[in-house]
Amino acid sequence: MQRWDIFCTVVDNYGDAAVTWRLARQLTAEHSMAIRLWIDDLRPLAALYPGTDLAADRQILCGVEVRRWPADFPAVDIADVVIEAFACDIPDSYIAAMAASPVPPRWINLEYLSAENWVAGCHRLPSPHPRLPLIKQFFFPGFTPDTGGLLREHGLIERRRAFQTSSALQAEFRTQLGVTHIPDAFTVSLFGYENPALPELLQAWVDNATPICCLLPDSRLTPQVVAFFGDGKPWQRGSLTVHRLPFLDQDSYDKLLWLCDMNFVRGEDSFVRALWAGRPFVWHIYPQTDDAHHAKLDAFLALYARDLDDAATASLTDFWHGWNQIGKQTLNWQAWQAACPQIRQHHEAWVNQLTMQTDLATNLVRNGQ
Ligand code: TRH
Repeated sequence: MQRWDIFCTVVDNYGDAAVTWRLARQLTAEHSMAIRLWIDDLRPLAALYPGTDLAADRQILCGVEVRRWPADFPAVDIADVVIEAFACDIPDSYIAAMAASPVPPRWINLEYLSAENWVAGCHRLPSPHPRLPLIKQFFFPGFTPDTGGLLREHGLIERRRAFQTSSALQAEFRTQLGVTHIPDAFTVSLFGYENPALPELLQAWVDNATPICCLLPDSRLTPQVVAFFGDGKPWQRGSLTVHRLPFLDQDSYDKLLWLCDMNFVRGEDSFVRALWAGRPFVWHIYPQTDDAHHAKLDAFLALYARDLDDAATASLTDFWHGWNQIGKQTLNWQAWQAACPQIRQHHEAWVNQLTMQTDLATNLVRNGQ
């Protein structure tokens, strides 16, 4: 059985843990790899997978050996494949052991996801170590066959479709969440970073001609929603009803996305899950200080909207820009809502194409064969 070590440092939020944990689980379940996930902060993992024991230095979760990554790194056997996620610095002692090995492991730097054009040119490029006889390879996730692809578990789309065509499964999930079904309501999930555009959006929903049901798992947006409504319950005003939810485990979060007519997501992993959910979505991209995220957002929009007509593309781009505070900083909910049926059709077709491509975990495995 091939042994893989995945190294993850938690920079902030959930994304680092979310991506490496998802990858670790998939490599174990679908490719029978022996995975050790080294992570320096177990708290985000415990939120994503509540079975996590915060006190354990070593535990087996879903067949993955999860190890706390301590500052003083222990002497361990090195693996056959080593993944450093998002350019984290793996321990010097581990690198020295790799260099001393008669057969050095395959060493991969798994990068952040981007739709920018340069990605394909950099995917799989080698980076020789400046001193040691080791070569690290860059591995870029992406949306085209000349990149590393996207994380997508086997059977995911089939499970999603089964859920979306079964009112019984949806009702069961609503009961689990404690959410009452509002017939004819347009249902949205809302996850994101603090956002100055939120009060305007909430007000547009209050004033909407038809009911809006907003499902709000805990996030940095929650205090803003509290400020909008005040602390009293219920959160109902005009056409808008908001259900406050706890932060869900990662698998339940998928179901939340599948349940909704549209989803607000952020970062990297929830963004990809919103694609697979098959419903229109709005992406709050992870903000970078030099505004490098603007080009990243527009690169995705260019790819995603390539076959969408001009009017729908304009509504999509305007709304995404408004939500991300790019250029003119207002949100035209009406225009977005009017374009939504068309965007939904387009989204489904676009995502169907995307599922034809090989997923990231499989590409990582095949890359070494
Ligand atoms: O938490 P994030 O903002 O993570 C970010 C990004 O990855 C960013 O690119 C990176 O630079 C930064 O971290 C360090 O957003 P992301 O990537 O969507 O991760 C959130 C995860 O949380 C995702 O797996 C979905 C999951 N989730 C749940 O499991 N339950 C929930 O209730 C919610 C709202 C999310």
